[in-house]
Amino acid sequence: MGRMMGGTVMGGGMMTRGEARPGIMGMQVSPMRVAAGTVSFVVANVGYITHELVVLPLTAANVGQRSVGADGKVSEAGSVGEASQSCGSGAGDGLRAGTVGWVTLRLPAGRYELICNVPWHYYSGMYAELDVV
Ligand SMILES: [Cu+2]
Repeated sequence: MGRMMGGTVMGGGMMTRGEARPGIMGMQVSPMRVAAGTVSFVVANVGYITHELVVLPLTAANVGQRSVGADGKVSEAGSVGEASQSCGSGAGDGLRAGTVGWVTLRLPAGRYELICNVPWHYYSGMYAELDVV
């Protein structure tokens, strides 16, 4: 299986989403469908504040349905990886504005939800679906 490259662009206050939610933040994934196997994520934070990317299996019917706690975060139970290091690979303390992070994961086929779990960012619309086939 070849290596598939997934790119994610995230930002606050730059992208609008056609939703009733406070759509002040967003996340764009391209391509939205990749082959199962080794998947590399390259995540660009084009916003003005720190973000992160966490990869979770999608268990609900659609993205955006996780319950947000009082701390503004959602559970990361079942996380299969994250890109949250500025100019680096894997987990860190966040992707600072204007930086890129990356992570390479082995993903079996399934539906995944890519989220930003900085407090209240998920609530504000920072999630997107990635389908692995
Ligand atoms: Cu964010």
